[in-house]
Amino acid sequence: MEDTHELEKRVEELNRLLTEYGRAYYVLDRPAVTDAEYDKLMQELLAIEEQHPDLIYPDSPTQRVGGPVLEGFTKVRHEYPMLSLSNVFNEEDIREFDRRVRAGVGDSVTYICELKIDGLAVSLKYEDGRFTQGSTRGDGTVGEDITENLRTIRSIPLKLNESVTIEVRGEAYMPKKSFVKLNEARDEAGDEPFANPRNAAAGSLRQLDPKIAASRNLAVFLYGVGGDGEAYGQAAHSAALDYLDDLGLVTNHERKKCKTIEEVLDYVSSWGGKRAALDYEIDGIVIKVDKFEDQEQLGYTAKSPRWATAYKFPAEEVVTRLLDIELSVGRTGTVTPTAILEPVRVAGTTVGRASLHNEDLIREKDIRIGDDVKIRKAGDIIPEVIGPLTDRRTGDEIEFHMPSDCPVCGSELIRIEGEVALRCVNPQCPAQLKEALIHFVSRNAMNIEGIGERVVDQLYTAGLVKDFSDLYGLTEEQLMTLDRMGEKSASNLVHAIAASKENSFEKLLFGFGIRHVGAKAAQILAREFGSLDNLMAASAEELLAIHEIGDKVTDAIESFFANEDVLEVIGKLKAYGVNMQYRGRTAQEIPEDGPFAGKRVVLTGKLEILTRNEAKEKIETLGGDVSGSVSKKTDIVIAGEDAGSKLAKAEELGIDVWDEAKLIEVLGTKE
Ligand code: 0OX
Repeated sequence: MEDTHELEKRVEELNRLLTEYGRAYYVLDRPAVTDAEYDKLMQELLAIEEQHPDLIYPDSPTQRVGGPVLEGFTKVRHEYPMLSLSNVFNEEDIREFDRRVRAGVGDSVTYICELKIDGLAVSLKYEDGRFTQGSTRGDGTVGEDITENLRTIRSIPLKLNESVTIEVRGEAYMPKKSFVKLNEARDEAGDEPFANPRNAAAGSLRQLDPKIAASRNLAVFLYGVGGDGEAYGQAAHSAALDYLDDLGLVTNHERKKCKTIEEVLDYVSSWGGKRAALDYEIDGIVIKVDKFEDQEQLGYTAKSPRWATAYKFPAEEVVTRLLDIELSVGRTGTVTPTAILEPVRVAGTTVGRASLHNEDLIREKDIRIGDDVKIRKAGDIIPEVIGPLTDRRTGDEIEFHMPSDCPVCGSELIRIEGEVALRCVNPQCPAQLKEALIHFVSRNAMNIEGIGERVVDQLYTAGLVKDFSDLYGLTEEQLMTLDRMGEKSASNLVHAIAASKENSFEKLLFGFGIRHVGAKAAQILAREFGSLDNLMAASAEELLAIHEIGDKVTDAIESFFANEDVLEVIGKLKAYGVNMQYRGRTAQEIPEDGPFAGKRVVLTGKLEILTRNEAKEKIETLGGDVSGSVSKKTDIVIAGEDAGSKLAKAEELGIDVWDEAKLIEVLGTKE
């Protein structure tokens, strides 16, 4: 009884701490703890929730990863219509708006200017302080229920600081950085890129699988209250926004109260140049009459309020010459055409290259080498060729055709069904091999320190490494023949390479760089199949039977292991002694004997020799179950340096406490 109470209290504390730290990070942009500390608490909460699903609160910070896949979105009728804004495009339009406002409410009017976030309008409902429903604008009267996707957005609090019932309106958006990363990944996967962050945000929120939205790193700014703003005790829009801040909602703080239209115009012109430096796209400035009383008096047209308008920035477009189209080959063999441009300044930087993504797009836009082309920055950041100025053509322009063969290795390019990209499927292609090697040694894969892009390039050019397995045959002498590689670095590298043989199977599997098999899928596959041999022997049905594994992944795995060259490399890796066994428990096999069989183990304090993860992995291999919190059910507590409350609790409960030396003795290894 006491124990359950303690656990509940801890869960409440973890919920509170993680919510507070999450808010500091995502809402206030002022991290309160390190990422490691945050992760540690999150792991602890996840571990408790896994064992006690009854302690999962609906607004637990763990519940943002994305719930079940939906069949479709249901319609939501907005209690208060979601209005749109009238647009203005120049100074004269803004002055005209001011004249109409003054004619309606007199000269005492004051304005508030806000950045116009270029995202997707959303409405969030909170009941008694809890987030209950989120929807899109739709036609303004009826939208779609996208609650599950919105729950994955970290800057949307699941619980407010006050238990009010309120409907708030705002803009969900994708930060520029996330947009760039997402499009890079889509190019590589052969998927159509998103044209701009707004489309990417909208596309993400329209997914029926909330896990996709969760992976897209979306964010939100709130800019208003649904219905009567005065109902919450404020007299003006600016005060209502401050109130939203107090509730724990994210508003944009670049807003400014302006007493005159001159001040409004200054604000508008100041953002023309500054917007490029923001991490989110804005497409203009929203000018609003501040006092609710004035707003009411001005009223609405059929579609939009008369008390607000949006000044839209002109998109900066410049003309330059398309000098050539180059091809590059990525890790998974995607061949991407890149425009080589006469360097030109646009939206704050000099642009000399722009991805053309794929041949279909070049054809659609009728882009030819030698054309004068209009360019702009998609999402204000990625250079994009909009299209040619056909009336400037001389007739000397050259139509571009994708080659039928790989520009690097000469093997035939393949168009995979359902994809827009052409691929080189020759696993021996030098371009791919180099990229694949860089991936293989990277941190989340085999994590071989001392090899990066430069060394891979040198090793490849010197003919020392052609595939992953060659790394394991490298000698110090061979390495020392490379430029800028001394004896010490060579020796360190040989050791780092040798040490990586002991890496977990999932790291190796991720390192293979099989298409669509990311770190998470690698982890799942390793756990399900237990070894590389089992995975290679698995049928498509067996793969598809795994919840998280779909057609795409299954096809990619099958074709990867059907490749003779791949099999040869795997044979060599095996001969070098690279670990190909999953060391955590597989879904099927839970060891029945051994020192930790059936034992619940808690690790606490700082270990000196093993890392936490190593200790956890080893204990689990030997049948133990490692959890985050001490309870009566815990069998062993392993206490390192500075162990705190968990050790005290273990002692209080009379639980067996080991130090690290004892753990190592039982594990029979000091590695
Ligand atoms: C924005 C934005 C959009 C909503 C209906 C009446 C006023 N995209 O950032 N709309 C509004 O307010 C409108 N404010 C904004 N900041």
